[in-house]
Amino acid sequence: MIKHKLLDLWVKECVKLCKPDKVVWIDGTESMRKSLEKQACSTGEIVKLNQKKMPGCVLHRTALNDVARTENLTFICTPTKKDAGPTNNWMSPKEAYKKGGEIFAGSMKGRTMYIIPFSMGPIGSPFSKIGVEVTDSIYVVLNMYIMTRVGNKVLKQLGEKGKFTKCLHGKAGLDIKRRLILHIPKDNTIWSAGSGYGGNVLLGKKCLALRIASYQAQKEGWMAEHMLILGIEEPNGRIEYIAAAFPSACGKTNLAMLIPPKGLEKKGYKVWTVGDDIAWMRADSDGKLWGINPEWGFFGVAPGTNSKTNLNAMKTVRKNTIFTNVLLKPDKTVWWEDGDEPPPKEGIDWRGSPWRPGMIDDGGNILKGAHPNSRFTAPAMQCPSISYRLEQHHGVPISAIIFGGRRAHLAPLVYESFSWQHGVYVGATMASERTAAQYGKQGEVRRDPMAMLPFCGYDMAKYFKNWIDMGRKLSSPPKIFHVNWFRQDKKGEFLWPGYGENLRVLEWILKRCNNDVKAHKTPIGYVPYLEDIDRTGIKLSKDKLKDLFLIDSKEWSRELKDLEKFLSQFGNNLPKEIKREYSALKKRFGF
Ligand code: GTP
Ligand code: SPV
Ligand code: MN
Repeated sequence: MIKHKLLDLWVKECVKLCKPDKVVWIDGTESMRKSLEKQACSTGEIVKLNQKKMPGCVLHRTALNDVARTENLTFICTPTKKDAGPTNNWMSPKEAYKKGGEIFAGSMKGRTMYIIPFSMGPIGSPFSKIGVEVTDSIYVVLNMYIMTRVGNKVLKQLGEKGKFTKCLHGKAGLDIKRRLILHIPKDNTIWSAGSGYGGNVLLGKKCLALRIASYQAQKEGWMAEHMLILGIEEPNGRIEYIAAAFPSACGKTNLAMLIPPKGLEKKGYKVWTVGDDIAWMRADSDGKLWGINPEWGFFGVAPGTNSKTNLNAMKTVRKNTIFTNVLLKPDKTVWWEDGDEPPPKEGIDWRGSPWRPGMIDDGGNILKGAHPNSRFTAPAMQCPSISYRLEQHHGVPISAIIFGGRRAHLAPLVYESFSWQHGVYVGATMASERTAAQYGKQGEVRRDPMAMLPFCGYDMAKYFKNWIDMGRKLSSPPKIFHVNWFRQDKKGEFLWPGYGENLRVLEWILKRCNNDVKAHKTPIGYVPYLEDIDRTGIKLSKDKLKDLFLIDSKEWSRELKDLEKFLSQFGNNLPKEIKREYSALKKRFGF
C-alpha cells in the first residue's frame, strides 16, 4: 500500500498510459537487485562477465544509434519559449505531453514497469531531493541502484506528503525518430522516451540533478552545477576542497580521483574524491560556499582510463560494475582503447560484432573495439580515495572553483580571476572542443558556460544572475580560476602532461587561496610566475612552460569578437555585471 496519495495517483496514470503487463516496486534490497540481474542475463539485455576475475560485473550494449546524449532531442518545457532562454530547445508543456504521450501510449505492453524511489543526496539531508523513476528497463534499475540511493528507505523519507520529481522513462522502440527527453520544470516532471543511454535515461543524473535542480536552485537561492568536488589533504591534516566544472569528457572523473605524482610525493598530499560530475552548492551561515555530491556512484568514460591515468578508477571498477559499450574478450573480461592492456587478438566489439585489431570500416577508418563514449557504472564507496564526507549532511566547504575546457590554443594552463564577478564572467564565457559524450561534430569549439550549456533548466542569462547573486551572499567566497590541460604545440601534441600532474596546478591554486604566493597580473587575470609551479620530477622545458602561459592578443581579439555574438543572444537579460566584465577585459587589452 502506497501511503503517498499523489505518488499512488501518478503511478496509476503512468500505468494507464504505458499499459505494462506488470508493475514492480523497487525495494532497494540486494535480493531484488540480484534477481533482476539474473533476469536481464537470461534475456541477453546484459551479459554476465567473468565472475572470478570481475566479481559482480556485467556488460550491456546499447542500440547502435543510442550511444550518447541527444541534445537536439532534449527540451526544456517552460510556459513560454522566452523562459527557456536562447540556448535551450523549447517545447510547450502541452505539446510535450502530447508528443511524449504518443510515444509512451501502450509502449510497455508485454513489459514490466519498475518503480524506483530514489534520493539525490544522503537520505534525510535537508539538501537532498527525492525522485521516483518509472521505467521499463532493468538496465536502468541496475544503474540506479549504483548511482543513487534507492528503495523503501526513500519511500519512508518521502512519507505521505513529501515532494518528489516525477520521472517517467520508457524505451519504447529505441527509435531515434521517436526519442524525446522532456523536462517540465513547473510540474517537477521529466519524460524520457525512446532511449536506453545513460544521460538520457538515468533520470536522477543530468535530468533531475542538473536541469530540474538548476531551475529549483534559482528559485530557492542555491546552485546545481556540472562539477566534481575533491579534497586535498596536507600532511598537517588540513583538507581544502575544490569544485571544478569541465564539459563532458574533459577530465572531471580523472581530476576527482587524482593520485599525487611521484615528483610531489614527498610533500605528502592526499586527495579525497567527493564527487566526479555534479555538485549542489549553497551559502552556509559561516559565509562560505558548501557543496554536496548528490550522486552515489560514478558513470565514467572508459576509453583512456588506465592505471597510469586513473588508478583509483581502475580499482573502483574491479567489482560490482556495469560496463556499457566496451569490448568483450573471449575470457569474458572487458577491454577498451587506451586501457591497461594491448588489444586482444579477437573479441566482440561494442556493436556486438566479432572484432580484431586493425579492422577498418567501409570509409577506411579503424574500427574501435569500445565506443569512445563507452562507460562504467561503479559504486562510489568502492573508490579508494572516496571521502567520508560523501555521507555528511553538510557536505564540504569550497575554497576554490575551477572552470576549464579543451582549448588547443588561447587559454593558458591556469589563471585566476580578479574577483567573484570576474570569475562568473570567466565561467560564462567558457568554451571547449566537442567530445564523444554528445552527438555532433567532434572537435568543434563551442561555448559551454560553466559546462552547463546542455544542462541548464531555464534561461541561461538568469542562471548567470544566480551566480552573481550567490557571490553577494558569501562573506568569504571561493576564488575562481580557469584551467586548460589541453593546450597543444605546433605539432598538435599536448604541452602539459595532465592527469596526476595537474596537482601541481591545484597546489598553486590553493596557495593563491591562502595568499601564500604572488602572481603576475595580465589582461585576463592573475597568472603564476613560472617558478611557482613545482616541476620537481617532470621534464618540461622553460620554452614549453612559456608556451603554456602564452597570452596571444590576436587570438584574444578574435575570441572577444566571437564572444560578442554569443553574449548578444541573451539581449537585455544578460546581467549588467557580465557586460561590464566584457568591456573591462577589452579595455585591459587595449582593443
Ligand atoms: P563526463 O563523465 O562526460 O562528464 O566526463 P568527465 O569530465 O568526467 O571526463 P573524464 O575524466 O572521464 O575524461 C575524459 C577524457 O579526457 C579521457 O579520455 C581522459 O583520458 C582525458 N583526460 C582527462 N584528464 C586529462 C588531462 O589532464 N590531460 C589530458 N590530455 N587528457 C585528459
Ligand atoms: C556527461 O555527458 O556529462 C556525462 C555522461 O556525465 S551522461 O550521464 O551521459 O550525461
Ligand atoms: Mn558529466
